[in-house]
Amino acid sequence: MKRTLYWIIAALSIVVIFGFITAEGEWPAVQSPFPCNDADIPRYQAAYTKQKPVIDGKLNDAVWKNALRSAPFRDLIKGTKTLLDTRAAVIWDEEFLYIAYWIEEPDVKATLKERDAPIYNDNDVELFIAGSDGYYEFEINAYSTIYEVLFFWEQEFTRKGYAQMAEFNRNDPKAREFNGVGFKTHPRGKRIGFWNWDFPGLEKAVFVEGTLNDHRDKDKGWTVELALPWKGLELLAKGDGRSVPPKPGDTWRMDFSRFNTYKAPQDDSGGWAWSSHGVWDSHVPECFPFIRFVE
Ligand SMILES: [Ca+2]
Ligand SMILES: [Ca+2]
Ligand SMILES: [Ca+2]
Repeated sequence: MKRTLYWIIAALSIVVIFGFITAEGEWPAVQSPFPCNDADIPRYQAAYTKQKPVIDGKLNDAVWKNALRSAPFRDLIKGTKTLLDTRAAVIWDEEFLYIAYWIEEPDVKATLKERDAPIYNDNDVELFIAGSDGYYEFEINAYSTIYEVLFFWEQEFTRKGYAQMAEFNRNDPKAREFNGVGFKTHPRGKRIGFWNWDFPGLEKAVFVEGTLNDHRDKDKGWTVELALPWKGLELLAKGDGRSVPPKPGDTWRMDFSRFNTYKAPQDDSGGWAWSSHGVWDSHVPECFPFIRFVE
């Protein structure tokens, strides 16, 4: 009897142990529909500032000197190290979201001077800010010429009433349907983009450390300094009713990247980003860094 009990216990233990092992091994592999890995997406804490930086493109303000800088941008597709250093930083107060870029560049160049010209055809840096129903795209070159688009996910555009707002007329010649760049299978589908949208009250400045459009010398690079009034982000905050300005502890998704007209080395994609997307496409909010606003 004792022996039988022993064997029953032994058998049960095996079942339990194997049960665990099997259960462990049998977790279904969740196939993410997105090209980036969640574990690789940077998490950053944006500090609150009591003093507004002077928006002149120079990042010699005390708040920028003390701000936590991002890790160097990496190849947008492969996530590999890049030839030149690029970093960003984010700080905030009740009125503004402040953003800085440090761009190492031995030959600072720019060609486009007209607002909303395709700045991505120059060397540029880019910023994306996501809300739950859409996102904002901003690009700037070393002339400080900017390009801005506001995108809504098609479904939300109609369902959440943006279509009824006078400023978002989809028949406007500057409104277009958009389905991503290199990632055309986003689960949320198409967006509608408004190229005529301007961020109200946006302040921006560029400073060139070197000479612009003169390749005879070696430049240090250029820096970008931005102040985006939270008021202008109310539209993006509407979707999930998030607070503007954010409450300490709130997290937004924002993307920071740099696009070059050259490829160095040759197998480089030409696009570098704080968060590598695994694909030639910035328009994937699920791959944007997590920016947490702290006190
Ligand atoms: Ca400054
Ligand atoms: Ca625009
Ligand atoms: Ca130069």
